Amino acid sequence: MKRRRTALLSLTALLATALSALPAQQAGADEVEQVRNGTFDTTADPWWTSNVTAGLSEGRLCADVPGGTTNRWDAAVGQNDITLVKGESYRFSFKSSGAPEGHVARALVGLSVSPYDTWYEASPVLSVSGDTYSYTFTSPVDTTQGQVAFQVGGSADPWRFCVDDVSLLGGVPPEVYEPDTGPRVRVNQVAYLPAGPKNATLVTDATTKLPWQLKNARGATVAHGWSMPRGVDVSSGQNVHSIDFGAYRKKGTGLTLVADGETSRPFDIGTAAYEKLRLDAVKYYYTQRSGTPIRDDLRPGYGRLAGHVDVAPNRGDSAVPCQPGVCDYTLDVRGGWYDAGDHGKYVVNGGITAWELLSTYERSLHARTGHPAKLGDGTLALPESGNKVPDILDEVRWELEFLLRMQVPAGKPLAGMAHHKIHDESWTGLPLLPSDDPQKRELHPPSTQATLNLAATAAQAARLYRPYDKAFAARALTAARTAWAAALAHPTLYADPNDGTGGGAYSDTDATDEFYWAAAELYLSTGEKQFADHVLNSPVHTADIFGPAGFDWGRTAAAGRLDLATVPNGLPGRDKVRASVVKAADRYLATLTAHPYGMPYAPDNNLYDWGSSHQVLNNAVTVATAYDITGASKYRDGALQSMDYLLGRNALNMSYVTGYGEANAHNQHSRWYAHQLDPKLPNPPAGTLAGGPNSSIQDPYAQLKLKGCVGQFCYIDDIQSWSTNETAINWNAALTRMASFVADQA
Ligand code: 9MR
Repeated sequence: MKRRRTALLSLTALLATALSALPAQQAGADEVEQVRNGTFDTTADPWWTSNVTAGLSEGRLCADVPGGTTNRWDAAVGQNDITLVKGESYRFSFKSSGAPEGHVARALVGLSVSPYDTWYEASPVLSVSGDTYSYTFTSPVDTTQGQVAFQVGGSADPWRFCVDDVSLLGGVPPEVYEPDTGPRVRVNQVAYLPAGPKNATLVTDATTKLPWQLKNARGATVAHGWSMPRGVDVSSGQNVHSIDFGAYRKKGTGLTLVADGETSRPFDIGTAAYEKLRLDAVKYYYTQRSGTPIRDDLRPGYGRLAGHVDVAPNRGDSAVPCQPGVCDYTLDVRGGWYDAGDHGKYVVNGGITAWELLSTYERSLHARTGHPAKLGDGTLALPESGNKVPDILDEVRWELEFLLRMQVPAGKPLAGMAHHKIHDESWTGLPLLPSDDPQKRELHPPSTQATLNLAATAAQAARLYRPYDKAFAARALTAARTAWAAALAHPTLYADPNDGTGGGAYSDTDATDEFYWAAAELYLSTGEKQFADHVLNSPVHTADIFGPAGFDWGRTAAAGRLDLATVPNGLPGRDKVRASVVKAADRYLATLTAHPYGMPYAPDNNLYDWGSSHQVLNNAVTVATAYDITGASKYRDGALQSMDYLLGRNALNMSYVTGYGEANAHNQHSRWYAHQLDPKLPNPPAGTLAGGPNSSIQDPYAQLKLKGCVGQFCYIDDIQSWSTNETAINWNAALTRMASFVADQA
């Protein structure tokens, strides 16, 4: 028999315990209580306490929690020796109160010994009068060393925590997760441009056309027409129609689209939202900064202490050693942006991110619809605002300085190469402010790809910062040349795919694309023949590099190709370069036209990739670049239409950008925007892109909720789902690039 009863309770007592915590009809005969003495009637045994003064009070366990502790786990009560069966579902419930009002208890089921894995957790805000809490989860492990605990530390002031009727009932039926997808009319919940395309998707069983009405905020019909049946959409498995209301061009707010008896979520027709999104998407980076306090006056609600400076419990990033045996020096690698929801800093991902942000700025200098002042000095509320340098360049410089610090110093083995990454020795739990991270930090071995990311972005920086800071531009170009030479000398030094403890591996076994990209940037900044030759002789130069999943941190050839096509230069055969981008855009447009959700993304076998949101955006960037090259409106319209998917015209009927759209992602996986786990922490700032549907659902939470999901449904807005719902610097860079393009079309 799979299930095991606790030894200490008779069956009658056990059922009594279960029934006291549950509505009677839900407790079945084979539901087995795992917690001993959850009712605290006469004793607190076998519960343990840590750093609290606890005792029985009116048949409950109450604990006086001291003030002045830092972490949740600095004060706790719990019970060990809990047995869990892998794949079995459990209902975890308890009654709890906290005084004064507003304190948080982190209730968890996890491993009672190191490494203290957490298998389920919730962090309710407690009331003085008390409430009953109940959660269902499936155990990912078999263990007899489980623990039920309430972590109550982290408060500046003392408070009193009480708990009763703690129950962990095994054998309950697992909850079937049904996403709330709201009305079946799916629109861009933010805004359509007045002169842009306006498309929606209707989910319906109907197979023949249906009437639709566009309504203004007062409910009056301002346009109407017929839907177009599109059959079953592969990316969602739904039968759908598409609706085109692009003939309507008047500005307005609070419009809705009505069809098949359903009313869409509201949206605007206008440009203001994109002007705001252009700024918010870049403002995201300031609160990702490492090594500096985040100023609350600049980002109200987001102020925090500097992370990874040399203040305990941080070990600091100013003298970071290598992993054992990798090098015999330390480097000062303060600064830069945290990669994502973790505290790691990775050169490959930092590189593509810096490129895409710099390219947003560079496009504004050269494109027919570019407006450099829109991200100019004073636009982003940065500490550097007012220094006469465009704010977007100030923000990217924070990362560039870090990338430069990752270069192996002269005189050391592999001098000129860049270390692949720096991060914690082990993975940390959530939430954890950067300034509270106690882990040892380590440099990981240099890699060819990291070195070429440095060469490419430092070369690009050399031309873009020259008007503002000649010395920095020169320093960047020197570093880029040094990195280039080092990469040529070590062309196949790849990061270990298994080096993924405490941080992501970011491994990649092909550096020909990074060589091409770096050569292109060095050529664009210097005009030198050696770099032109490398570009022209690279097989990447003429290869079809624009696949269905587009470009990414590991597929960087497009960064070089797009820049060669758009940044003025005299490369022989440049027309062909430009034509290759237009040809790729034609293919993405064909994908978009065939797609009932109007997106330029149809991955092979309908397998959505990690970070699919930004892959959709990057495909749109290629389409937008074809517009910049040709001026043909079909590319402009295709790029604009791609935004609709991100902002709500999708199977889940939600916007993947925090703060944009009535239903939007806002619980992204992050150690410091961990509001879902600790109500005192903020959600991610407005303008944060969620990774989006990921068919491989690598994290246990997504596996629990989304098993068997189809394409667009492989996403859940929960902080636990790091494989579908993280935030990341490279993803927001794609959002920045597209938001800026769309705003420029106003
Ligand atoms: O974005 C990365 C994705 O392409 C990879 O498949 C995945 C696994 O290696 O890693 C993603 O990047 C994560 C990184 O490894 C660690 N920081 C968070 C990143 C976003 O999830």
